Amino acid sequence: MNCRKSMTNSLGAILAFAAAFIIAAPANAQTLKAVKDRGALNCGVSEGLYGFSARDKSGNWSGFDVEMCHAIAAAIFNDANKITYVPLDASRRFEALQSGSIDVLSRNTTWTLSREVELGLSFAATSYYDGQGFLVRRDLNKETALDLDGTKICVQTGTTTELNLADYFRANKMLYGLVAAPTLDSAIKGYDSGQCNVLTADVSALFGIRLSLSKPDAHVILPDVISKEPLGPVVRQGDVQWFNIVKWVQFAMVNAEELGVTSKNIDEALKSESPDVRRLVGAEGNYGERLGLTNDWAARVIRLVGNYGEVYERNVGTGSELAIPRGINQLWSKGGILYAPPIR
Ligand SMILES: N[C@@H](CCC(=O)N[C@@H](CS)C(=O)NCC(=O)O)C(=O)O
Repeated sequence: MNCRKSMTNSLGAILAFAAAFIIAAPANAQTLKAVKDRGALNCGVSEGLYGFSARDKSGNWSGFDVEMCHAIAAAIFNDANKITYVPLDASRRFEALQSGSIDVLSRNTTWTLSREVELGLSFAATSYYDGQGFLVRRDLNKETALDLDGTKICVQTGTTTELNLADYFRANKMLYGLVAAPTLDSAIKGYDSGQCNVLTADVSALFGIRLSLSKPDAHVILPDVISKEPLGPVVRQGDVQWFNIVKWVQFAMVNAEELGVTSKNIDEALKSESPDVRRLVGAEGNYGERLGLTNDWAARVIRLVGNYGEVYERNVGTGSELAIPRGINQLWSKGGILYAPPIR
């Protein structure tokens, strides 16, 4: 082989190697690296919503949305607590993500078209299928939302809730007095002090709000659900690797429930002969490495946090004071609409 030909061959090999590297590492894959370098995930949560994100007296956060932060941290660090929580009210949540002060927003946020195309954000998955409802004083004797014509309604601003409220009353040719509240706290205070006689929010939130009132039994959640509120974790657009990590952490938890893998039986699952379970826990394939993590990424999530059903039940389901029935948040195989694509 002459010298010129061998140089051309080596150049070709270098270019091929470079091309393979470019394909393997997606453009703008900067979030995972930033999180690892920092040693903590910056997770945006709500300022305090019973069952979803609440801080106790010692400053520890807990709740369904907080567990999503735990799950992502577990997948990255094998430590579910490497998290800096950033509490955000409804109107500040998106700019915190856009500006980079949080890596992920895990805060009862509804997936809508405008939030993706106008704000430059992407919803990675739906973690909770919700809908909007109404909380009213029992002694008002209202039976359905159609009985609310002429009432005063408290609603938090910067939410889909205030938009749906306007749509619903317009569509049904009814009138209402708007009591707009900038924070959840002010909405609850407005309701409690009689500035409004109805409070509207996502139904999941109403369960917690009702319990926080001095006499929960004096208030009822009307049976009507007037909107679709698919809630889920949100990321900035432009970092496909990070988008995939957040999305697949959620899918792994749903798949784990479907396959019967829990935080209690994860050690047996590691020895399972089921191909689906083996791929999930990293005993087969290199799915975790392809995500930019380690192959036991999902096993870490399941061990340190749990599968979807475990997280649901202990935070908002039967294991909690909220006791919200699983409803449509049940697995597709059990009559709900939770359906995660396969890991393969
Ligand atoms: N899912 C709706 C509503 C979300 C929302 O912010 N709801 C209020 C009322 S329950 C809330 O969680 N407030 C807590 C806070 O601002 O920290 C949305 O994405 O706009």
